[in-house]
Amino acid sequence: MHTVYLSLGTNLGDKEHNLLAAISEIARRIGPIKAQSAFLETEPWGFESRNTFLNAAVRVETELSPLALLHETQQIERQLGRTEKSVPDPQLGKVNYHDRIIDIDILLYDQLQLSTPTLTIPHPLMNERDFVLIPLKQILPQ
Ligand code: PH2
Ligand code: MG
Ligand code: MG
Repeated sequence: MHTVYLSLGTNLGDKEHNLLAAISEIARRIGPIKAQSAFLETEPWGFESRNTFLNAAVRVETELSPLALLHETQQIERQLGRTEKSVPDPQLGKVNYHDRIIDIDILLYDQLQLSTPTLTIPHPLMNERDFVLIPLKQILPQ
């Protein structure tokens, strides 16, 4: 069994419903939810939008490998209706973020450190983001 921390965010539609639907799919496809943060309303970080976010974090136990876990989180994003993915803009040298129904990011996987073209663990930007750190601190063991 592996212990995984996931970050969830949404800034479109019924945001509370989107988080609840994502958490229920995580429990069904990835593994049991061991801890769940409060839902936190946050301002868009790194891009401009009129739509505020609802963010949360969960701790999950899973048998999945890191890449299988990534595959499942992306399947859930698509299942809940996500279309656009944020993509790096090589000319601007930054990521172009979009409004989204749901985003599920892998923060931590046991003590693993992993760096591949498709997946980096721990999440490389997590320490810069209060919308990740505040919910995460609520569910980390002391
Ligand atoms: N996600 C981003 C970029 N900016 N800002 C907030 N407040 N919440 C997010 O979840 C978020 C963001 C990239 O995934
Ligand atoms: Mg993200
Ligand atoms: Mg993401």
